[in-house]
Amino acid sequence: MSLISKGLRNYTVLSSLTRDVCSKFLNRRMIATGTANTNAKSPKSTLKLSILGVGLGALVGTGYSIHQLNKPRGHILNEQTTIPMLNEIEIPKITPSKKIRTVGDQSGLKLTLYQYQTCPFCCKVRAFLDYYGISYDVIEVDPVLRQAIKWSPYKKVPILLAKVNEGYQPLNDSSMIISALSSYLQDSDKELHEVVKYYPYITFMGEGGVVKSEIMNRYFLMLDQRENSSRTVDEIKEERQWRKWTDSVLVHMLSPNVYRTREEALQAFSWFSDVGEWEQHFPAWERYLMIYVGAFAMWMIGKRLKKRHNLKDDVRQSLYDECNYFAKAVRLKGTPFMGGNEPNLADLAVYGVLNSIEGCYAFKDLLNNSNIKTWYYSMKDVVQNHRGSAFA
Ligand SMILES: N[C@@H](CCC(=O)N[C@@H](CS)C(=O)NCC(=O)O)C(=O)O
Repeated sequence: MSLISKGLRNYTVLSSLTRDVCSKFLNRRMIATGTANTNAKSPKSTLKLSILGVGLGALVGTGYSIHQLNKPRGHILNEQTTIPMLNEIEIPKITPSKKIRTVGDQSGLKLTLYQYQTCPFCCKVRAFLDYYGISYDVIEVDPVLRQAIKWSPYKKVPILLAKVNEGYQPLNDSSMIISALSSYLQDSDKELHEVVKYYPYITFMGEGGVVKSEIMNRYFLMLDQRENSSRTVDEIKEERQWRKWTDSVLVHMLSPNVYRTREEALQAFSWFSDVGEWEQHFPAWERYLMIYVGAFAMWMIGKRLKKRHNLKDDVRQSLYDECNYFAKAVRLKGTPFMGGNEPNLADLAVYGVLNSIEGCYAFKDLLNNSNIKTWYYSMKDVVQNHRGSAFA
């Protein structure tokens, strides 16, 4: 699901590629036809012309390459920019798909989550908000057209929009959202928009001249010595390490497993449609497009991702191995959670990511073939019952 729109866009690329190949083929035919129609030339002059053409081509090509190589390149396009605050007029009024309200929410936060229901990064954010008993509105974004986030220069979900005194503060990137909110909840002296300044983004030129943005410090909590004193430096580092592992390793196990076969991909998309209530939010043609084209595209992309992230031939085994790796680390602690008797942000991140595939065949297999089940259901219990509201 996370890659649906990418998948659909790849489709466009694929069809334009096909068009490209076709037009090249047609051009070649036209040239061939053209040659046949022109006056016949002697083989000698044709040879001379060809050599001249190749020579000229090589010269121009070399010159162009040298020019490209010597062209000054600005790798970093801007440094350290804070996500700007927006005013009322800049945010389109959209009726929330859902309003999640938790009795006794003391956070004082007014939040709207722009999301795809089964995107692992969005599930991570929801796991955090639900565990801490923070109320929020949900706006389900159409992964194909993404109209609901047109106002945002950041084009991914989740985006969390916080209503603050001065306007609306967007928070981008799941890990940044969680770190910023967690820091804010623990440090009552700072306003949310002040906390956001600790998570600037830089824009740089990535591979192939693609402009990319990176949120800085996203795994770091911004707390002073006083607030941090309840945990050791090692505990804080460990939490950070497992959060990074969730985003850089665990999450890459999902697509190749969920879209392992065409049937599994279709089953996954039907489940996405159910839990994302696509029937309510999108017209039938768009829903069917998302389900059928999405499932087919993701089945194809899943194979590529399997290679890119070095999953085993039996992709399930890679999923089991990674989950067992985490479960073993928890077991060695001798406590129910990585965070001890209460979950920490690492527990919430792993739970959120696995929760995003709960209705898929891969998830059933995972519970039956790995050691993650006990921890997973303990997490589900504390998240659903907002057990963290006491700490918020
Ligand atoms: N690092 C980001 C990754 C977010 C992300 O990749 N989200 C996907 C959906 S799961 C997305 O919006 N992709 C762009 C798209 O769908 O066009 C985070 O942790 O929030």
